Amino acid sequence: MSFCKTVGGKLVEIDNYWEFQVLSRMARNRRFPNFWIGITDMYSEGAWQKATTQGRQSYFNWYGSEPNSHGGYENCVEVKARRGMKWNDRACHIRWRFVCEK
Ligand SMILES: [Ca+2]
Ligand SMILES: [Ca+2]
Repeated sequence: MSFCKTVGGKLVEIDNYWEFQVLSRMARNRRFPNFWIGITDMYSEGAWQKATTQGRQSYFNWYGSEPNSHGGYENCVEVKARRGMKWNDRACHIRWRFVCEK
């Protein structure tokens, strides 16, 4: 998140299905195996919000039984290419690629 601020943007936020299709296509083209998107429940467990604006998140694309809050500290969202771009909640400190937007 702080890197995105440095370059004058923010971690990409997904408002709807179509925005996510555009992002997925870009990630596939660049062969990203995993990447972060700007959604978090770090403020209130289970209440997913946009990381930058803290607006309520209404579109989701979770994989299977996710979000499962594995270990009780998964507060960020990764997109996994090999799970068909489905989402997983994951501990925030892992260094995947991320996508910034302006
Ligand atoms: Ca969580
Ligand atoms: Ca998870």
